[in-house]
Amino acid sequence: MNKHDVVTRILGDATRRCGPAKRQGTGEAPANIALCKYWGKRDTELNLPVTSSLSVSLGTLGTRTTVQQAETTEDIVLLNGAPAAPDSDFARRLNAFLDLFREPGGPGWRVETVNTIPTAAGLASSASGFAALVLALDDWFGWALDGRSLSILARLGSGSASRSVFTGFVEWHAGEAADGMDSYAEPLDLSWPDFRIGLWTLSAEAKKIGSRDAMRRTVETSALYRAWPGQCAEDLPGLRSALSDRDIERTGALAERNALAMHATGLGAWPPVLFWLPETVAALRAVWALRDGGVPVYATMDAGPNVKVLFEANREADVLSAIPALTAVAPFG
Ligand code: 2P0
Repeated sequence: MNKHDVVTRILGDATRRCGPAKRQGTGEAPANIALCKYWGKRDTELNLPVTSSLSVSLGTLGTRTTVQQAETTEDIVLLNGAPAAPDSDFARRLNAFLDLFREPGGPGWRVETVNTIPTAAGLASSASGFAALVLALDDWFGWALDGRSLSILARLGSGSASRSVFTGFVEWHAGEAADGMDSYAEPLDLSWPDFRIGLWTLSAEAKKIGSRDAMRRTVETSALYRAWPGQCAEDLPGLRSALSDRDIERTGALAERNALAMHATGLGAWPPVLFWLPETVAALRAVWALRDGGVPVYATMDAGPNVKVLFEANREADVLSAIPALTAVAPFG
């Protein structure tokens, strides 16, 4: 089973050949931060994960994408207003994804992508990027797909994009099927208006190793990875329950432990996978000191050196005064 087969299963051959329903399509999707991480694939072609994961979408921070026919035979890709070099990783990955939705030999497409996440925030844009692109294609072609199908299509671009199709708290079910038709995300039916996530940018430098390679290397070489599925099996139900109780202490503790466990699996890989900088350790210690001082504040980290901080609105002033560099995001507006 390859990506093309999955697209055909969802859209059928005929639908794809129908062509666009209007002049252009637009899609908007939020970035997301996982509280229980996606770390490791059981199928690298279809981005099928080893474990389920759970994230929170970042409200208005994300990606807005427009697609339309180009006046050239080549694709035109614009990222934040500037043309992307056709041989850049970004343009290649995008073109390969677009090829899933068109016949060879047709006119080029023009894709305009704007990230509303500050570029320096060090947040991966592939999640909101592929989710926004799938939503833009759905709009352009008039497919009117349901959330499950949109999530599956977005996953084919990037695993975490399956979660960025939705707002609020979102769970991506790992699924078991070889074709991945049971591996899709769904929003949790709960709102937590006081939940806050602070983005703490410590370095905007490009990472030495991307998450895709880091994940693969960890799965293949780290004995500690064997403990990861069990960690998630324990953390996920705990998180669901802590979120439905809107309990910041349980939510934060589980999210922080899950993130640290994910990073620990990388240390057991060879060559080792370590995303942290000295500043990352200092930031973690600052969060712990604040917590020791009575403020319920917790950390999570992704495939990079930056730290994200979890807390509630009533402690926002305390957290911002201790960590002035933080950008606080209210995922529920
Ligand atoms: C997550 N990360 O759950 C985890 C935590 C990084 C650390 O999802 O290969 O860019 O495109 O499926 O989605 C980053 O991985 O990887 C990621 P691909 P993706 O947010």
